[in-house]
Amino acid sequence: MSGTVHVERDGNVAVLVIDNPPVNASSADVRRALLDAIGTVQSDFTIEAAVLIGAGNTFVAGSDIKEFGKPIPEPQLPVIQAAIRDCPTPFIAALHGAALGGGFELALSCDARIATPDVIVGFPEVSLGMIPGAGGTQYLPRLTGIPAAIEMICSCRRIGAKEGKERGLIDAMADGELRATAVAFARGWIGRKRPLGRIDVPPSPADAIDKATAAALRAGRNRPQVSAAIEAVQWAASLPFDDALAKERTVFQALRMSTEAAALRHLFFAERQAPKTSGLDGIAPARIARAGVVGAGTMGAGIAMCFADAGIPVILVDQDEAAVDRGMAAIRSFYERTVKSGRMSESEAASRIARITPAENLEALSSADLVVEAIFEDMGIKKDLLVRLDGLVAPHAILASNTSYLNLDALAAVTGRADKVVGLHFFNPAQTMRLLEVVRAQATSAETLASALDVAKRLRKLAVIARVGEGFIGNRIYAAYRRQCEFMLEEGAFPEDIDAALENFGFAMGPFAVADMSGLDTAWRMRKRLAATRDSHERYCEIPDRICEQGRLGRKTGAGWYSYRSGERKGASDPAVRALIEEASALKGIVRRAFTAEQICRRVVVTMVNEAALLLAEGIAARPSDIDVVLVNGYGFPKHEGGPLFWASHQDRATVLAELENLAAVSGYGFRTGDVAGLLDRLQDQA
Ligand code: T1G
Repeated sequence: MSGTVHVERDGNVAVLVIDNPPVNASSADVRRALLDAIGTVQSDFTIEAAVLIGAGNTFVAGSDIKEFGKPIPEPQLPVIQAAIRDCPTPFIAALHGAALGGGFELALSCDARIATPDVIVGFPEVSLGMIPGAGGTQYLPRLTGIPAAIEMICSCRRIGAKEGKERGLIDAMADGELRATAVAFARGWIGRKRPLGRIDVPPSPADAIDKATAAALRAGRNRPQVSAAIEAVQWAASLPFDDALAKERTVFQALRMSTEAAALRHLFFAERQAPKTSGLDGIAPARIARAGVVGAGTMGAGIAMCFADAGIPVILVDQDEAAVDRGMAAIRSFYERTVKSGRMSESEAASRIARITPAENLEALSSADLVVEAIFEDMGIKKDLLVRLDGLVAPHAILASNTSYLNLDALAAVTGRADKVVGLHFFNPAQTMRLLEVVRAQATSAETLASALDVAKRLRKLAVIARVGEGFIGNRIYAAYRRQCEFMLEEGAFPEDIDAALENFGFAMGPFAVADMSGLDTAWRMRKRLAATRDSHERYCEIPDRICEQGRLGRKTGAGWYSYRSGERKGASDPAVRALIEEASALKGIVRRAFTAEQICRRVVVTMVNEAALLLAEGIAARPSDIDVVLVNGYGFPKHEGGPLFWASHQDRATVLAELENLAAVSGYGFRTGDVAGLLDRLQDQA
């Protein structure tokens, strides 16, 4: 990333315009140009004040993240900040758009800050495996006190103008044009300097600091950068400013070189790459002004809320009044809970609910630009619905399916608008899960795909493009690693061993606890559907079927892989399940053996890597990083590990290939080995 700084004059005020599209990241070029510009201000006595402002629609959105995996070119940001502090001319930071991380630290090293109402400020560093490295942990507590600084830095929360002003992060609001207002504001600072480093940290009661610390560690899952940030913020009250700055920088430099920071950077860029695909340049997406959702069950209601949250009116249809009423009741109770938690105002909740129109007949969808079907996962029923929709929605309307594994080409083929059929695979709960698999069928047109991606952006979803295949990207990999987890049950492990190992590895929840939460019947129905075509030579684990045949369908039946006391979310290990598993091993003549947690985790992740290699070879996923984005955002793969492929690229190659060979051997007939060696080469080249 290159960039520069334009020095412009407005009478006795210099305006330093930082220009590095698209987000004015403070790259090495920008820093060099800034240092020169500050030199100009310092040496020109006709300049009595200076304003820092960003070109385009944002201030500096942070340091250049691309610089962090290697030695940072000089001059580094602290040098720029020292030049501002040591220059007798007052510096005013004029903020609009985003002032994040190093961008906000640059602003805090100025004497005052003026901002537009749309501004967001904050510190994303902890979410990138680091801590602020240019004074953030020292400046912020001097304005907010230590407890608030711990909360803001560890949560990476983006702070709006109103709160920013209330907390003293922003000194003035620019109601008019920012530049002109900032220049006028700067004239009020002529002859004054106010380096924040000279301000004392306001005292805070120890219990408030302890409370903020405990909350931050809990929310941050005790990640190393969280504890480091908490410690650094407290130096603001215990050490001289310059000493604390130097210590903060040392910790920042160490953390940025960690594998965890590299993993989180990988995901930062991977999430931005995922919605990109060739062949869409110059293709204008269709404007979706009105949406429709068919099926008012959990998924349908959640999807309707996504549209309402994005400000798009939506019609929620189900075949009978009771079903629609249940859907609307679920929607109302979700918003009530959100209001109760203080995350939304009552009026905002009311306006979102008002955007959702319940209906019992499909004809209500005749004016929709996009209709998403979220009905029962059955090919026949879905085909009937699509034929009916095709006959009654507007000719330009797009038909989308929320199927999580059915063949979209077959669904599209029953309509007269296969080019306007696309998959929008939401994840449960749809209104909160960011991930969205956008499935491109063979006939899906470029315009339909562009429109689906535009809708994903408006719904603030993380779109990943997939091609048609059983289970697309996420469910395909999930099915493969679930199969290995079931094989490990036969070979000697128990559900609680596997779940504990994967949760310690960092998964939000182990596969058996997840299965109990979502219900065992869906997968059981799918196994029964596939039974007719399953190759009898293939290794097949009957244990899940045995569990279901006993009516153990998960939490909703009080028992599944675990047993649940009423109202309890966490299940207890059940001797009946253990006995059933041991019996299954005996029936197959398998001598059970012990598994270490590491063996369990590596077998699971190597399975994912293998399935990923197959997916990429089949063209179902476009790039390896897309698979990391799906597993991290949809299947609880630990973010700090970067995803299964990032993990694999940081393992010993020979070990991974040997583990794959072993996996093929224990899985037996029917196991498909992907070109993992080729994939590891590709990942190496990209690293
Ligand atoms: N460095 C490098 N590239 C960046 C970048 C950054 N900081 N921020 C964005 N980009 C690229 C991004 O990859 C994409 O590229 C394009 O800009 C548009 O981004 C010392 C250590 C500002 C809210 O973490 O949160 O400072 O895909 O699609 O939706 O203490 O970008 O087009 O090729 O996200 O309008 C702290 C990260 C760094 C801010 C705009 N700063 N950026 O959102 O655009 S650490 C951040 C954002 C630091 C100091 C430390 C968002 C945004 P491409 P986009 P957007």
